[in-house]
This record gives sequence, C-alpha cells and structure tokens, in this order.
Amino acid sequence: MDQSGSSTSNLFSLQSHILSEETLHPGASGDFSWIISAISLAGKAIADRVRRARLENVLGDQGATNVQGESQQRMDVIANDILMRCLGSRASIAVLASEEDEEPTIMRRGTEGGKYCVLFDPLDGSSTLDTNGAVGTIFTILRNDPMIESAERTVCQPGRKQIAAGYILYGPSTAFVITTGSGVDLFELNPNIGSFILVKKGMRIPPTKRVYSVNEAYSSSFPDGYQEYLKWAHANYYSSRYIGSLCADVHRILINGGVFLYPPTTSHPDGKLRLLYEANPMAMIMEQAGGMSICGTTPTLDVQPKKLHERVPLVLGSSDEVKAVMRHLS
Ligand code: P6P
Repeated sequence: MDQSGSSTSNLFSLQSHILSEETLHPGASGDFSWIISAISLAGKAIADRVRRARLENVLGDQGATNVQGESQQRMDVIANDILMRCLGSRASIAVLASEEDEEPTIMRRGTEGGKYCVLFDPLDGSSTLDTNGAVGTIFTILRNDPMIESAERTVCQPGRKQIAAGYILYGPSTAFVITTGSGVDLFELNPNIGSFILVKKGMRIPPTKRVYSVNEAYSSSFPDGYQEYLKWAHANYYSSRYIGSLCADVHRILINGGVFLYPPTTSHPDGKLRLLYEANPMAMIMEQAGGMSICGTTPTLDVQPKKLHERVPLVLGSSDEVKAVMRHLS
C-alpha cells in the first residue's frame, strides 16, 4: 500500500511477469505467454461467477455424474466451459484435457501447430461451494508431441516433463500460484483494476511444521504405514488442519508448512486424487518451493501415467514432514 493507502502502488502484473520471463528465452514466440494469459482470463471470469453463484442460483448438482462417477456441480460445468473457451482460442494449443471430460479435446493435430497441451481440474472442491468454502482451478502445461496419434498417450507424460503448473484459489481473495520451473510465484487479484498482481516471488515452504492434513474419518482403512505415521504424529503433539479442498489445503501448507496426505482407502484403493491434473501440478509447486511430494514411496513427478484420469495416493508438503511419513511407509 502506498502512503495514500491505495492498493495501486504495486502494478507488477502476471502479464508483465510472464512477458519479462519470456525475454529470458530468446527463441520464445510468445505462444506460452498467450496460454498463461488465457488461464489468467479464465481465472478472473471463474472468480466472478464463483462470487455470484449463490445469487445466480447455480450452486448444487448439475444432475449428472462426471467421468469420475462423482455428481457434477453446476459450477463445475460453468468453470469448465470458461476454461475451454479461453484456452480454445489459443492457436498454440494442440490438446485440452479436463477432469470433467472423459476424453481429451484435440484442438489441432500435428502440422496444424499446437505446441502445448493444457490439462486442468476446472473447479476442484466445488462441493464445498454450497457452504461458501474455498475452491480452486488446478492447471498444468505439457509440450505436445505431434508424432503421437493418441491424445491420451500424448498427455500421459511424467510430472517432471511439466513446463508450467499452478492453481487459482478462490477464497477471501483470489490467489494465482504458478511455477514455470524456476521457483514459485504468488499473485493476488486486485478486483479494482482486474489484474493479478505479484505479491511474492520465489516462495519457499518451511522445511518443518508439526501440522498434518488428512481426512482422519477414513484412517481405519489406511494401509498400516499411514496409521503408524498418525500414531507417531499424535505422540509428537502434531495438530491437524483439513479443509477438504485440495487447493486450500496445499496453499496453507505452501505458506505455513505441514504435510498433506490422501492415502489409499477402501473406497479409493489407488487413492482419490488424480495424477495428471491434481497431484502432478501440486507436486511441481511443492518441489519448486523446496518441499516434496510422493505417491507411495515414489516421487510424484517420476510416476509414469497410464491413463488420463488415473488416481494416486498422495503425500506432499514440507520436506522434513514428508520424510517423517516416508519413514513409516518404508
Ligand atoms: P474427501 C475435493 O472433492 C477433492 O477432490 C480434493 O479437493 C480434496 O483434497 C479431496 O477431494 C477431499 O476428499 O474424501 O476428504 O472429501
């Protein structure tokens, strides 16, 4: 805030940041910047609809189930449509893939251009919207391989190949967190000027924090190692925070430290969270901020995806806290 208390003292926007990063890559064509710009535009539009969802009576079930077998929320469909429209107009995109759609959408094939694939969960945690809970858009950007015919095979790349990843958290403020492989940056939407403004560059997650984040209601069905870890955490005076909305839980951990766990359960023996467009983007954010992320005992970013919507068990957060979980898993 400047002396007058105005919030327009800081005008370094996401757009300025991405364009300044572009100058670091001499061969850059601007295609990548255009994609981030499209995600930023979609984030602003989704933030607007989320804020007015109750007034516009678009909360609750759509009356259909998505490919995940989960009841589709009306806001899921609205957010998905906004992202498809904003990204679909970008000539550099070959494939779009969404949690809400069974198959990837092929925008351009091989010679038609399309250097990138964008995958997203349009509104993760949307079922908490009815109670005014925080929700988020999670995204990841991969390079397209025009030689691969199958769109699903094209996007099934290990997380280490992500060229950018992040999330937009729709809470009391709208936060845009992104990494392009050289650190994690935090932007906040200034609704007065309609721009995401840089508020923290090179975020670092505290290496330790005695807070774990898990849905303990399912703990009796966790594999033994996870149950042993929880017993250890209880004995070492850990506290617990669990919002049940991945972006909100991850954002708290990115800022304060701690560890998030979604182990295998009876209803989700492979874990509940999706590898390609939930676990991988969050894992890249964690590693780029000095944290860790594992699926079982394998680094999340090393897991080779087989299917677009495959699920994985997930532990991520402060490096020392993830190591404490690993000691009980191995
Ligand atoms: P549970 C939301 O439905 C979500 O996909 C993630 O945002 C969140 O981390 C998880 O599921 C919560 O699952 O089983 O604890 O309600």
